[in-house]
Amino acid sequence: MASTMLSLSFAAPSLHQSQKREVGCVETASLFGNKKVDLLFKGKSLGRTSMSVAVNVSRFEGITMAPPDPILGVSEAFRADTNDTKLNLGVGAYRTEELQPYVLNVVKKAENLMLEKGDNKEYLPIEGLAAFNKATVELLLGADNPAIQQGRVATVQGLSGTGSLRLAGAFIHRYFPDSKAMISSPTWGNHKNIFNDARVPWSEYRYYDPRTVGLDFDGMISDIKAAPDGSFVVLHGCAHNPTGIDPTPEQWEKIADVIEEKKHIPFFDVAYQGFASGSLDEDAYSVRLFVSRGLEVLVAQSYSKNLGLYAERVGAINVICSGSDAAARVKSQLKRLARPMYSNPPVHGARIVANIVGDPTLFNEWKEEMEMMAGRIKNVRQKLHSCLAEKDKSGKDWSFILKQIGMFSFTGLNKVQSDNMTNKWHVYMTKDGRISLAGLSLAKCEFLADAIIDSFYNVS
Ligand code: PGU
Repeated sequence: MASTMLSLSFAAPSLHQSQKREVGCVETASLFGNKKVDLLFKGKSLGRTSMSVAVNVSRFEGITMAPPDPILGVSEAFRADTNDTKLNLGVGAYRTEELQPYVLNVVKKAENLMLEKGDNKEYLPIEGLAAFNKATVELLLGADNPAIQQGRVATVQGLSGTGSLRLAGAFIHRYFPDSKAMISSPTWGNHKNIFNDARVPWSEYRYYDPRTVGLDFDGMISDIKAAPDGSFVVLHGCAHNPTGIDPTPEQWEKIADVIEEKKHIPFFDVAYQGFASGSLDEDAYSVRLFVSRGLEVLVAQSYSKNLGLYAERVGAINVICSGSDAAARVKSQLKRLARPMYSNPPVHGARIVANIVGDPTLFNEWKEEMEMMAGRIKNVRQKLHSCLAEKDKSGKDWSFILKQIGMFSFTGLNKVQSDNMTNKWHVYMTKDGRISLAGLSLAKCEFLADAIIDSFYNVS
C-alpha cells in the first residue's frame, strides 16, 4: 500500500496544543488499528511510536456503485421528475383510471375481518400458513386435481414470486448441481439475477420474433431440444413478461412433448394468474396441462398482481412430484433451505389470501374485481391501438398490440427510442420497449400514441 500522510488528533504528552496541530506522521500499514508510525514535528523525526488511528477512508472504498434496477429503478427516476404530464409505465403495477394505486375492496374486507377476529402475530411454521398453502395449490391446479388428492405436491409459502423463484433456485443449486436453467429470450429481467445469485447456470431459448412481433415457436422448440437432458425450462404460465405473447394450447402441447422427450423439468413462473384473461382457471391452463400429463413440475406463484398485494410479499413454490414420498422429502428440503435465509414467511398477506379463497362470497367478489382490472387493461389496449392506427398515416400495422395479453405491451421501440419517450415525453418505461398498460388511463392514450409515433419515426 502507498504511504499516506495523516493528520492526527491525539494526546502526545510531550507536545503543546499548538505543536499538536503541526504533528503529522508517515503511515505505511492498514487504515485502522494499532500500528507503528514515524512521528514528525515540523519535519523533524520524533521517533517511532505505537498508536491507534482511525482515518476518514471507508473500508468499503472498493465497493462500486450498483446500476439502477432496470424495472424498479424506472419508478425511482419517475418520482424524481417534476413534470406534470409524466407517466409511469415502467413497473407492472395496476393503477385506477385516475392513475392511482388500487387496494382491492375484497382485500379491505378480509383485513377488517382479520382485525375483528384479532388474529395473533406468532411465527408461522417454516412452510407458511397451512390455510394459505392449501388455497394456493388449489387455485393453481384446481381443487379436484389428482396430484393434490394424492399428496404429490410440496407447497411452501415464499416471499412472493421473486422469493419463491429464489428458493427454487437454491433447491436446484443444491440438488441438481449439474443442471442448468433455460430462460426465454427475452424474459423478466430478474430471472437472470435470481439464477446468477443462486449459482444456477442458465442459457436462453428463442422466444420472440421481432419480424412478426410474435412467438418464434420453431426457435423455441429447437433450443429446448438442444438443451442438455434434464434442464429446468423456465416458462411463463400466462401473460409472458415482457412480450405479452403466449403459446396457443396446441403449441403448449408441443412444448410439453419436447420437455417430456428430453426429460427436462418444467419450471413455471405464474405471476399473473387471473390477470391475463380475467379467469383464474383459464390462466392456469398451461400448468394444468403439464401436470395432467404426469410430468413433475415446479411452479412459483405470486399474489402481487391478481390481489394487488405487491408489498405484502405473498407467494408460493410448488413442486408437483410423481409420488407423495418424494413430495414430503422435497418439502422438507425446501424448508431446510428457507430456515437460514428468512426463517419463516410473513403472515398478513397469506391470511388475506386464505380468508378470501376460503369464503365463497369474498372469493366471488375477488373474481369480479380481477375481471374489472383485466377489463380496464384490455380497454386501454384497444384505445391505444385505435389512437396509433388513427394518428399513424404511414399504414404501419399496429395490431400486434391487440394480440398481446396481460399487463404489458412490447412496443418494439429500441433503447434510444425508449430514451426519447422518457427524456422528451416524460413517459417512463423499461429500455427494452415494454410499457405497462396497467399504468395507463384511457385519457392518456392519445398522448402516449403521439409519444410512440414521434419516438418510432423521428428517432432511429
Ligand atoms: N415473475 C414475473 C414474470 C414477474 O413479472 C414478476 C414481477 C415476478 C415474477 C415477481 O413478482 P413479485 O412481486 O415478487 O411477486 N414483475 C413486475 C414487478 C416489478 C419487478 O420487476 O419486480 C414487473 O414490472 O416486471
